[in-house]
Amino acid sequence: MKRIALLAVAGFVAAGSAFAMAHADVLADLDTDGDGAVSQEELTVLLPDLTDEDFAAIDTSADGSVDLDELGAAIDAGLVTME
Ligand SMILES: [Ca+2]
Repeated sequence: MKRIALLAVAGFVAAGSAFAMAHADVLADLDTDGDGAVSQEELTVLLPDLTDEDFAAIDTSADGSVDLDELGAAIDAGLVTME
């Protein structure tokens, strides 16, 4: 499993440290339609190279969207990194 680096998350640079940024803030930046979860389409805006397999690895409930718990788990597991 390759790591997925969120290079373009708005606000990250201002936060100073990847670990200072709450998972909820990351989710809010990714969730462009504000429904509280991140769809594959929303994630692909920032990660054009995201594959179906990459998304499936994050979307552990396989419901087609990534919620806060799934995003946090992916970050904690190192699947998603912020550089
Ligand atoms: Ca959304």
